[in-house]
Amino acid sequence: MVKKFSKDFWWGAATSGPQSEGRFNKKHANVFDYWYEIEPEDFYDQVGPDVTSNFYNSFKEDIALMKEIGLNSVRTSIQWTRLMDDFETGTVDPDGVRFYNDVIDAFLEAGIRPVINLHHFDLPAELYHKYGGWESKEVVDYYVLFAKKCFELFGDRVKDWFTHNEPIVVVQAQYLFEFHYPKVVDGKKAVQVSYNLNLASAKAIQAFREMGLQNNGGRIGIILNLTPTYAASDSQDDLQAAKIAELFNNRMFLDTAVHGEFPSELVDLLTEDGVIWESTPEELAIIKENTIDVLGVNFYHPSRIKKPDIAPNSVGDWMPNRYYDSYEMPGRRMNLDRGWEIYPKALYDIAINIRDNYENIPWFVSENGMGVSREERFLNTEGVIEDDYRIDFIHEHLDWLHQGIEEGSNCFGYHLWTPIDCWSWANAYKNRYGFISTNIHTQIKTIKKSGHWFKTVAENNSLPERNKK
Ligand code: BGP
Repeated sequence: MVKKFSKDFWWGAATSGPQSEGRFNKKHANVFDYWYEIEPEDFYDQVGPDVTSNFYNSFKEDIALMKEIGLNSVRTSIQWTRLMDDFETGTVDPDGVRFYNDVIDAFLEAGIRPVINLHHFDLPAELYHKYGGWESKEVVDYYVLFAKKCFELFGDRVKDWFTHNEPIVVVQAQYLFEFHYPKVVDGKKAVQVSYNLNLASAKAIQAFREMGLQNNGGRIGIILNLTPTYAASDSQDDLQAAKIAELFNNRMFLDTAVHGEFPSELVDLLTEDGVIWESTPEELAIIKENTIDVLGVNFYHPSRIKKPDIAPNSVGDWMPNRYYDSYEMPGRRMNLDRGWEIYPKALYDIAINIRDNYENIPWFVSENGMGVSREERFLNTEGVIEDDYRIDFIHEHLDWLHQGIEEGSNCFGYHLWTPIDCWSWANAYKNRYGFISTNIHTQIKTIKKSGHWFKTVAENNSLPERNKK
């Protein structure tokens, strides 16, 4: 059966400022720019963020390609380090303002809805060195200053705003598991950073509403990578481990964003362990009152969890993962290039979870995608990458999403990561995700087979017939 989607469904793709623009004319360094300056060997093939996909220079041509493949909405982010002249006084850089105005106008002229995110891992390096970055509540207020500038400058044309992308990744990568600079390993700091990121989101939402952007058709939300947790077995120990993993990895941001409160089981556990964050009643009231209008969900892979092999309190310094271990399910389907399990049904599980436990809030798939290395392997004689694996991947995920929508989940769109192959942090250009390929030596961009396929899906607003896997 052909699967129809609602008539205003968002068919789009997502990128971010630091991953697509390049550093051209940017006054300040973010933590990734800085990390590359001091440790280029940490980046795949030593490719850093200086050029990325050249969007700063080629945004007009790039947006024309996005239009050509039928996208009706695209997410990117405004770089804090490009827009601001001074983070503390709140002055703006004129070239940053000019650039984002031009980008937003170019999207609108192309009939593409610009969806704007404010923070995509790209904390200004200066604010880390001077204040400890997200460890500090002063930085929370500097972020709100930046957010207000964005609302003031672009809120007349941008209607869909998001405060953070995947804030839990900042916590995991920078404060627990050392995959992003500053590679701190400190569970207690990680907990405070989690709280501060939640507070920053609520304060930005408060500013948005005080400025009246909702009266102009504006909506604001957060983008979370909801990685559904599946216990390795039905044993009490595995179920308990999965519950704690879910609390820490998903619910710490999701419950707070939608319900305005941290889950009480999480607060109890952190209090008992002596690592609870510093908060004030005033801040908790701001969090309670400023919940999101809309949710973006990034989904790549499930999280399979088993009980830890050793007793939680026998391990030294406090880390949340003393309570759980990841579990490699025998027979799982893998994207071997990226090392991630492929499990499309999880998107249905997410849809039902949001419907039943999160007020059936309006939401969209803000990222989903398949990172594949050396895609030149699949070039045909016409120079087009035949990425049938990506078409299958998207098809299967949309199939399950459609079922979730049929059963009442309030999902209004699907964005692939990413429109045009872009730079991906320490993985640089190792895995490619785009509908459109980038040759990083020539910056020539070519539509892949999946881009042509997606155009027909978007135009017909439906998924062609085939059997669900
Ligand atoms: C998401 C991020 C994106 C992007 C994507 C692919 O988590 O929001 O910014 O990087 O993952 O990442 P990777 O290249 O690590 O596979």
